[in-house]
Amino acid sequence: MTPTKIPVLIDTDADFDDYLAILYLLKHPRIEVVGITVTGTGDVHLSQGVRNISNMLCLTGVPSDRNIPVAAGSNAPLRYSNTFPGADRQAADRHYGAAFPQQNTVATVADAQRFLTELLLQRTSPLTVLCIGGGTTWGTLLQHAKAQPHLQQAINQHVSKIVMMGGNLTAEFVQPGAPGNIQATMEPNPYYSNTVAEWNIFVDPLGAQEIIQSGLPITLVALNATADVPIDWAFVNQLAEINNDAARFLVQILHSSTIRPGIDNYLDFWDPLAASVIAEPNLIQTQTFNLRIEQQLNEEDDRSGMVLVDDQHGSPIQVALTANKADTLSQYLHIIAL
Ligand SMILES: [Ca+2]
Repeated sequence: MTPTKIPVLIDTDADFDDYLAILYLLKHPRIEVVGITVTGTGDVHLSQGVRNISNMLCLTGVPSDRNIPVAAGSNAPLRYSNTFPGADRQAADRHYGAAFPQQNTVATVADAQRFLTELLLQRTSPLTVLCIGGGTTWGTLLQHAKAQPHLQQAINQHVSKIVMMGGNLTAEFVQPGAPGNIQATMEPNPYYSNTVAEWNIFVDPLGAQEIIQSGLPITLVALNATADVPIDWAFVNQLAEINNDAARFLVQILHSSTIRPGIDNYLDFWDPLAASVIAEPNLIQTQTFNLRIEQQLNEEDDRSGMVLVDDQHGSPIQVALTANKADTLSQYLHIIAL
């Protein structure tokens, strides 16, 4: 008997590690990707991101994958206008110079909110949601649902879990703490003062808060856990030994001038760790905290987007604090080679 597949809806900002995450899920025999929404408020710009993710669907060698819907999300966050550095966004738009084997025009659907609403209203069985591009798409949907009881009911009934790559708990709340990752990305000229937030939350603090307070079961794959799985050359070299289109594409990305300097340096297995725990929850160790997201912007000492433990006003969220590097990477390589 074939085990039941886990249906997954992905929201992505088409950064380099989103490709690692999504190709893994597409190849995983126990996962069914039912749709992909692209957000334009993270790394990639919206229109190019939709094209890139649609073209990526040609890399698995499975013809039906090309028909997985890819829907365009927002061009603006729900709060503020914090953005990734321009050079990073251009590199994401250019898919890091890696080549798609062909263009795929059949996947694209116009509007992520309409796509998600229709899909959820028609759904009869549970879904897992993977947020690897910040909270704008699902934060917007959850805001809409407040005025649409049928949509709210469909979300409560059919979203069994949200796995979100994002956030960090600083040493103020847990030992060892994880600092934010805004500054490291912006060197040598940081124009944000924020040292405490993680990018996916920082780009839309309200979007993330809408998700956190939704009452749905949420696992936050935080920097505390992803720091345990740095991307090193041993991993990239093992990936390069795999002889298929997906692995070759990922190796091209990892060898690109934008990404290469970060290997064995500052790059971690961010989004692919979040993708991996959907089918393999034992790769991480979690603890539940009552969380809320700092909403206040302060240009001189900014803490907007910081994950706060707040037993009075927070919502109970499972936070990944540690991860098993060896098992995560070996499992990943096994699936990508399929
Ligand atoms: Ca991402």
